[in-house]
Amino acid sequence: METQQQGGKENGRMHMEGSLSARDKVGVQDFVLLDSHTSEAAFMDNLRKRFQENLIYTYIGTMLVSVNPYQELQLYTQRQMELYQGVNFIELPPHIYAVADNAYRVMCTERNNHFILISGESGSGKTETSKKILQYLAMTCPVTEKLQTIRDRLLLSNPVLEAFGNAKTIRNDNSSRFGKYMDVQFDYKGAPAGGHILSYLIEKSRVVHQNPGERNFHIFYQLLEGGEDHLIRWLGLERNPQMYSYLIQGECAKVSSICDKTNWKLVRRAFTIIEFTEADIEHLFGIVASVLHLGNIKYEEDTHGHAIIRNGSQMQWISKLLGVPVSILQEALTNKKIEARSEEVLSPLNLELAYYARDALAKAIYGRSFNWLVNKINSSLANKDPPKKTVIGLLDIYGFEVFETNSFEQFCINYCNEKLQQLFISMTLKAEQEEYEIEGIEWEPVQYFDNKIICDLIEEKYKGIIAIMDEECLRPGEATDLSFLAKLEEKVGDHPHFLTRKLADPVARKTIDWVDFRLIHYAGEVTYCAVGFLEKNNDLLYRNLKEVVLKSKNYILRDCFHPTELDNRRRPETVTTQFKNSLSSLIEILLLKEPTYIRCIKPNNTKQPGKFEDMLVRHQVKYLGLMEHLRVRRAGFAYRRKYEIFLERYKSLCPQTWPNWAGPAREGVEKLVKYLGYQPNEYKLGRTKLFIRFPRTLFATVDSFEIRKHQLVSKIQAKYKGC
Ligand code: AOV
Ligand code: MG
Repeated sequence: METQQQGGKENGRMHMEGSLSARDKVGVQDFVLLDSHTSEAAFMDNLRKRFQENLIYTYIGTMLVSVNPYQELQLYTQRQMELYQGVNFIELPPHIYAVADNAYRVMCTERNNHFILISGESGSGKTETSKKILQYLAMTCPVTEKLQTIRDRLLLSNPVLEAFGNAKTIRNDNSSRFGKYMDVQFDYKGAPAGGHILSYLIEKSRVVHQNPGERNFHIFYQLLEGGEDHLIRWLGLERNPQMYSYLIQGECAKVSSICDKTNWKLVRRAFTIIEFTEADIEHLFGIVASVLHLGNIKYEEDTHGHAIIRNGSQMQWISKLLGVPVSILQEALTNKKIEARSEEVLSPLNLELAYYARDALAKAIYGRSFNWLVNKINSSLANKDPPKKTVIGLLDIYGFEVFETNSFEQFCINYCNEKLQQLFISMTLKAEQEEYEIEGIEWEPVQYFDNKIICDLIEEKYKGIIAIMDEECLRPGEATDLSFLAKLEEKVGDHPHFLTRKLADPVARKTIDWVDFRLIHYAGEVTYCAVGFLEKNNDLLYRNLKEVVLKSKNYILRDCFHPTELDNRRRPETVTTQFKNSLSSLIEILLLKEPTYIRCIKPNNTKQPGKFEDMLVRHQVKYLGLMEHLRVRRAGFAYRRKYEIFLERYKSLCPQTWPNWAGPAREGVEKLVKYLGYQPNEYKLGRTKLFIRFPRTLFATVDSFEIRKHQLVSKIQAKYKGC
């Protein structure tokens, strides 16, 4: 139905170009086709027109721009999936299925690895896009009976990770609070044969604190609302979220757009498919419930000013669920173990430190269980067959975000977005232009903003903000958030992307209002409140609490900690340094693969369908570098291949190069493209590669044919197997 609707509006490029009135109404489906391609107004006009017609996707060459419709459009039906299979992506209206299919097709024919980078700010639609692409790959690629379970597991890994790793924020009711990179592995027949997930820095602080209008992670509410009676009883919980202090700080335990009960059922089903045993579930939820019980522990002060726990009911439950004697738990939650010479001494905690210890334990056990969950899913997705596989990686991270108060978490999230923007720039704008130069193709350079300067400000060795923060973390007891700020000012105060109010006035320094610094990010200016930066960067869990979890009878919890963590001589890496290192290995992984980009845009801040706020969208168009990308695309060549690869692949299309071409590959390619009817202004021959301005479907049909053949053969095989 929608296909007809869409097809009627824009039936492929040829139709669009032929009909001016249609074009006036629905715009062009590739920005490259805009007459006035350098004008931002024309760009905006096209995007707006299309959005108003529910055409949320538009290409810039091979890159896809998507605008969040904030409503269910019939764009993702089975029929749509079938339509896009094996079709060259310029033949149909723009769609995420088309880019996914294109990556898949190239992967199958060229046997290389790909990734799809989905970026955009919080609430722009990255996670939805990534889920739909995974569905497309899982549902349309040929699957043998043996691989059906893997396919189901790939699909069902999402609801589990979302339950534990997503939460309602002011910006998005289902905001990803962790970064996710998922490799979908394919066997030589193109069937999804396994997967692997890498997760990045989950926002643990949410476990113990939520800002107004925000929630804790979905799983807590799902468990209370949907959990089976016997499970709830076994965990010692009550169904009402209002009973738990960790769940109500944002004052919005119920969200109209979220059905926790239904989601619980899905998560439960997913657990079965991913092969969780009942014991796994009991132990995992034992930890989840312990977090809730921990949050309800109330300390009192004894006559010496030491924290004590009088009401022991929570302690009994935690003790049962974590498999740790109450007395040990009680001691660890009210004391700190200090090593004095060779002796260990218990030092009682005051109220503030006791609450700190309690929250640190809750964050640690939740955060580590999340990592355990990812590992567990990975082992269920692991493919035991020989390696010879190719992959499509899907990257869906937390988007750039700005709140009224921005803390350490926003700093990490926005840093991550800077890194991905940097990757995008270096793989598209920069590499593209450098390639023309290397290949000796005449070229008028396009100017763009390179955010490397901001990445350096944050991550540069010895000099960047992370290094300064780490240095302060090495001075426990002496360093404070203020001394950190003063050091920032001293070391990076002159940087053009760093702004701080002067800390000259010692009286003013003491007021909380002064504890902030501002960064001018690629996506806008953000003021960070430095309170808690050092503490969160250190992420300290008192030694005796570590000892407690290491003694736990809850095997998941025990698995999450390692005895070497008790070794005082080992100084663990700080949170930001670990994050920095994991991001740089992610970038290395991505650089080895062929990229596809999807840039997501958020049309309004009120999550409303049909509302296109010009200012907001224009800002995103600017910082996402879409105009620059369009200029490079428009002036450049959408398709390029090494002569040898191109010739080997397509020589069969030309009698002069088939079956074998004896001369230099470059000459063979020239014969081939001329034979295919390309005019001299449509292609260029570089030093090692052929460049085509707008590739036609002529040679792509060879690919589609082969894929379809593969699919057909697999379908037939599967059918006969069932007989
Ligand atoms: P995000 O992943 O980019 O934000 P989501 O993918 O979670 O954003 O999208 C936010 C919400 O927008 C979803 O929950 C849907 O209600 C709606 N939405 C997005 N894409 C579509 C679509 N194609 N069709 C219909 N509704 C859509 V964040 O994770 O916060 O950075 O951190
Ligand atoms: Mg998301």
